[in-house]
Amino acid sequence: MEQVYWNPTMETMPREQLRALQNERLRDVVRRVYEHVPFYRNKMQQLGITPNDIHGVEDLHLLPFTEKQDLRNNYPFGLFAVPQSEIVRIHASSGTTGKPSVAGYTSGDVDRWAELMARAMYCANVGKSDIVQVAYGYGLFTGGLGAHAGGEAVGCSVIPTSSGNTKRQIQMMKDLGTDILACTPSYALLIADTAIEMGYDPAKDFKVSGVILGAEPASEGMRDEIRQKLGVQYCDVYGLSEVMGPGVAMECSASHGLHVAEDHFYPEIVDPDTLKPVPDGTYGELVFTTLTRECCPLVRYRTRDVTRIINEECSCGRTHRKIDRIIGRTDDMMIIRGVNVFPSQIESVIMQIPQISPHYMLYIRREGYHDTLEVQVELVDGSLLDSFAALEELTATIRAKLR
Ligand code: DLL
Repeated sequence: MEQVYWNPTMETMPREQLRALQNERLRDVVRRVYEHVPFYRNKMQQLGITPNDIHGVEDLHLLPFTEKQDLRNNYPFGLFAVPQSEIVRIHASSGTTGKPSVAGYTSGDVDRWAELMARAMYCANVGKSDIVQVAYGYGLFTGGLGAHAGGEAVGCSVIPTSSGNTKRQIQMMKDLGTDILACTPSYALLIADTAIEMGYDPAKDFKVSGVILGAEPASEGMRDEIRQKLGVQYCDVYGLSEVMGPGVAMECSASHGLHVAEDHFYPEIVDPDTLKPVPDGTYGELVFTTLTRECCPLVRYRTRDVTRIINEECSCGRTHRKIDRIIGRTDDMMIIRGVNVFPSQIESVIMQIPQISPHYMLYIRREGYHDTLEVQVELVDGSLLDSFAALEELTATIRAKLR
């Protein structure tokens, strides 16, 4: 099949030219954060550097890292580089405790995001005449609106089903003739399994030919099962709300690995213990410097995701470097059905309930590819065990608070 690009100039730019563009954009972003974000100015002053010391990506090592905790310490808007009047959208994702990390977007940020998701759609061979069903959640989570904007930019017919109501999703897929399904891998499998239960053979009875899946890890086995049950081409899309949302990196149909949109995000892989860069091909923690974000520029943001750079020419013709599938995290974040969950969030809820002690166990179980999380807690006063009604009431309270 002939390869098509959404933005051929950028996606196939010769590497030397791309490096020059990255250097120019890096100088600009460093100057912007220095001038507009006190957090970065203070950090740089402590390190004795100014924007004049940063000439290009070879100087990145001079700059400080940014951590999720820094976002939390500056909650909600402390790392924003533009006045509120410039912000047209706010998203949020779960933080390590009760407070989420908040990301703002200028209209330029929203436009660039739509472009990057349109590139992702083209990577998956999606075109104007395709019907795209977006079954990522719409709302504070970036999946729904991100995929939606990309589909509309391409000119597809987008069906914003959002997540949930699986039987209705399946009916839409069948009746409207969905070509492309965008959702989390675990939800794609649930859709496939539910359709099978309803008596369909999705690979034969549905028109769907491709999936754009992300927001959580999927093993090779899971990817195969999705390919086979739905009869589709699989495209992995990666992103995180702090850095933009889906579309930071995307898998092309040519070969293994996800192209990072390197004209907008500069990737580094570092050893999580020493924080020193590791050679290409070695697994480590993925770190991003945003090169074009206006509202929330981030310098050397530690994603905590573990992957490696695949430094090989890709037969699709895109010149942007690829990362491998995400294989894990360097912190304790769990992703349960696409939702990021930190044990510390659960702990902060448990601590508020006087009848239970702060000791708890978390059990993640996987039935098929469907994750469930069980929280086991200890009673402070064992006599509660004598009253079934009191125990039921406490369980209901804990469940409601956790939810
Ligand atoms: O999950 C953005 C997104 C939406 C990406 C839809 C792809 C599709 P957050 O909620 O901030 O943003 O969660 C980001 O999810 O640091 C990874 O740990 C994980 N993640 C995202 N995409 C992938 C992927 C969205 N393709 C966190 N493979 C990230 C594995 C992924 N893990």
